[in-house]
Amino acid sequence: MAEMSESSLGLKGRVVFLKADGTPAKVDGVPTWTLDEAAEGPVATMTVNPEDPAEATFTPLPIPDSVQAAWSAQGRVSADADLDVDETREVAAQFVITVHRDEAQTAGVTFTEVTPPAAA
Ligand SMILES: [Ca+2]
Repeated sequence: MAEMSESSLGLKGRVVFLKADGTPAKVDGVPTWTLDEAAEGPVATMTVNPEDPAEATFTPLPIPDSVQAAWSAQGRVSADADLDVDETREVAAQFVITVHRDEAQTAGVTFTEVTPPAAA
């Protein structure tokens, strides 16, 4: 699951991987963030915090004229849930960033799917 909060730079996302009982789970290595483009182009820039790779900041980009009221892009954050360095078991969450023309500084991010780590 993930918690989102707004900042003056844009929208900040923080991912927290949970065990089946709802408590925070450790992951192997650092999470990997990706952000797709909309059909019309990139919706926002994404900056992963180098000191805390579980945190990324999204800054909305100007909306082109071809877009009507709002546009969206899908993103994904994943990590290796297997603490053994020799094995990999991916756990991932998807999210959607929507930037509205009239309020481009207040992008909304909704995490639409969360895949919990498989039981050990
Ligand atoms: Ca591993």
